[in-house]
Amino acid sequence: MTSSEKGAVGTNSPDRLPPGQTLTEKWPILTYGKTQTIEKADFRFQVVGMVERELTLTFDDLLAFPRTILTADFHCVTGWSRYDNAWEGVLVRDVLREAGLTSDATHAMAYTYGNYTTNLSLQTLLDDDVLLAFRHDGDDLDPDHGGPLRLVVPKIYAYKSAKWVRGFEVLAADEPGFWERGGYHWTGDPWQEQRFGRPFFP
Ligand SMILES: Nc1nc2c(c(=O)[nH]1)N[C@H]1C(S)=C(S)[C@@H](COP(=O)(O)O)O[C@H]1N2
Ligand SMILES: [Mo]
Repeated sequence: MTSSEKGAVGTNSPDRLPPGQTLTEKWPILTYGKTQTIEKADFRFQVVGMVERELTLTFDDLLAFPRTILTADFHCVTGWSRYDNAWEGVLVRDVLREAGLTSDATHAMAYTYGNYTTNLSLQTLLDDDVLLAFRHDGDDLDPDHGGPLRLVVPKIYAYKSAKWVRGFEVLAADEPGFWERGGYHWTGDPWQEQRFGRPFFP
């Protein structure tokens, strides 16, 4: 949701806070395991799998894509939400267009530096608010929050917003990532309170 779309909705409106969530002013750090430290010069972003052209991009290659700044709310499945995060990055859809999806591509697994993975449908990933983000509220993304690059998927619980993201494997079927194998929902829509389970077998 962009700031203009939600302009009419007040900060304390129940229409803005998904069910079961509590608002936080701070920005908690939620990492399973250790913060990863990756120099921008060493960073590579790859797209592999069901694509016409596999990509290996440097950080500078990513910066050459059109940049987007958008303001979005952030909802962690453990129950906190943080409003009005200003993210700057490049659209995942632009990077995937460069790779060229094959006709049977339906999902992708996001891989990160570290052992974290998360699965997303291409329908979710190709949305116009899904970013590979490198700045937050005007500052370069801190390593604790996923710098130099993280995925940001505002409409879905934040466990899909993979920190230190290093690429996508484009797939022809949905497969569970790290938390999804642990029982968290394969889709994770906060408005439907999809915390656990998977589509069709909640
Ligand atoms: N690589 C990686 N990405 C991750 C996580 C993680 O443990 N490792 N945690 C996820 C969860 S559960 C949440 S709520 C958000 C938290 O982002 P933050 O630490 O910047 O607030 O990152 C998500 N991305
Ligand atoms: Mo989370």
